[in-house]
Amino acid sequence: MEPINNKLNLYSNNTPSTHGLHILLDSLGIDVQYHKVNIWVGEHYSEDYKKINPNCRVPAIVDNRDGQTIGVFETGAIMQYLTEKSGKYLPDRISRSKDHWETIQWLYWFNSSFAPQQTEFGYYHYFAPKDIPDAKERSHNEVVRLYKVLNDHLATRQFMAANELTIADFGIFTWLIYLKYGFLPSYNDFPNIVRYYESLEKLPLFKKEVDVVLASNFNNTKPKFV
Ligand SMILES: N[C@@H](CCC(=O)N[C@@H](CS)C(=O)NCC(=O)O)C(=O)O
Repeated sequence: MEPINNKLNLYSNNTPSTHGLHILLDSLGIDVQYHKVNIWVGEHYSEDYKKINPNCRVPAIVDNRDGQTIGVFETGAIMQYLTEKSGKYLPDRISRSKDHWETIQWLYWFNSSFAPQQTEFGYYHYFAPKDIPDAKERSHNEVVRLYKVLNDHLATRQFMAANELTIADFGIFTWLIYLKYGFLPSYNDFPNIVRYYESLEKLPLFKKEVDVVLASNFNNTKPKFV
């Protein structure tokens, strides 16, 4: 768990929020020191990990390159940090202000709505020890609402923002892997999402992470839909 000197240390796991980050790091060509945090046995609550992410969630990074230590947690903040540092996948804040803020807006939407609501959905449909129909219905409705927002947004666009591949695409794409492979029964109800997903899936680094998700057998347990 101890961060390695002169390396970008990534604390993550085989979970939806971390897959987009894996693609981004690969795309930026960053040499990563990977630390697996096993959330199934509670490693994220250890005192050692709490020093890295006081919120006790994956992912988090400790960047020990460039002669200083910078720790960042929250998927969106990590993505923003990496792209600002590299100058890729985030249009410049001054010279391309409109594109920049469009990208940031969808990155925040991903981090504060799209990902957490699907996490709630996943909990109530796959993992909750009790069957709570109201919670299942509410999370189902909210996830479908978000997919409609996304589908409408993509009606006239190839990418989420700025007419190019940006950090807003990486995290959203990885949740769509779960949509396509059975998380919700309605992938084909969202034709613009299907087109968007399939165009990104052709990119080799995106495809590589799809294979990682599929190899994890995540959909062995099918949800009980409301
Ligand atoms: N807002 C956080 C959420 C991260 C999050 O919920 N991570 C999950 C894995 S995808 C986790 O650590 N879960 C552990 C738990 O719920 O105990 C982020 O985007 O980084």
